[in-house]
Amino acid sequence: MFYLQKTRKLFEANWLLRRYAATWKSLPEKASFANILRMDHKTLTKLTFPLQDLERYLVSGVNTENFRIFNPSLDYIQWAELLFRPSKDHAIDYFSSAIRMDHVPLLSQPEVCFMGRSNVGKSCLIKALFSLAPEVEVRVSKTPGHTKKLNFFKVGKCFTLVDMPGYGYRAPEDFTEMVEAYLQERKNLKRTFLLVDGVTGIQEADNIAIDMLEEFGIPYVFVLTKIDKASKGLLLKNVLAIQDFVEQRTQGCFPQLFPVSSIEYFGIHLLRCFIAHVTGNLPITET
Ligand SMILES: Nc1nc2c(ncn2[C@@H]2O[C@H](COP(=O)(O)OP(=O)(O)O)[C@@H](O)[C@H]2O)c(=O)[nH]1
Ligand SMILES: [Mg+2]
Repeated sequence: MFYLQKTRKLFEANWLLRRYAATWKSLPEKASFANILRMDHKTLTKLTFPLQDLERYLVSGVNTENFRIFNPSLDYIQWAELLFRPSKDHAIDYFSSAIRMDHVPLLSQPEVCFMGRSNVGKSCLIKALFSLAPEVEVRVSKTPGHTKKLNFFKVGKCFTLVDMPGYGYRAPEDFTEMVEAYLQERKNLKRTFLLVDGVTGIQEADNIAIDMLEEFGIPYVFVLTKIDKASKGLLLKNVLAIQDFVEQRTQGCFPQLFPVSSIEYFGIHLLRCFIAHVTGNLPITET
């Protein structure tokens, strides 16, 4: 009996070890900032500060002040990553979903939410942000407009991240009804990340979200997705157009854009650091 128990324990320990090693091994290289810090300076800048990297392609005289309002040191970026690393005392996990406001979980920790057209790359971005916790299940819907729920992810006791239903194709009613209620009533919502496709820029359907955020006075910030797909010229054109839009037509929008690629990991580490900052988890003084 004793030997049986011992063998079982050994077997379990071995299984756990192998599972841990497999998870560790399968992490994408660029998911961890330590690996990026080992890259050459040019690659490091391109991956970490994609907006600043674009400055090289600008003619002189263009105002780039808004390119580095949030400009943390590499140390801060590395420090912020700890929030996105699960541990025994810091679980990162899917928490619950809500299809109506009365299903929304009562949570007091700071919250951030991700909004955007269906197919803009929301789920992939959340996956990239959580890539150091690959066991977190972020559902990637195959059907555009299919995610009609608010999905809540808990990052330890530090903050909650919310994946909002996509709008645009076939979803405007569901979207406005539930999202309006959430935005108006959620007291602990610290920032809304509005995702716009880096290849197409702001589209007609995005105005639904922009109008709503402006009307309710919700602090938000533009994230430009899939920048690996856009040429430098197109990306610059879209960045400058959105910057102008933010300056002239918005009140509650943060003037710096966050270009990202969930495949190439451009901007992911800076975005993690910004999330840490807006949720009050980074004692940053140098922005
Ligand atoms: N090239 C590229 N494709 C992406 C990126 N992010 C998402 N996609 C693709 O865009 C499609 C929609 O992404 P998804 O995250 O499901 O969008 P959602 O509907 O907003 O959640 C999928 O086919 C993804 O593979 C990215 O950063 N780069
Ligand atoms: Mg999705």
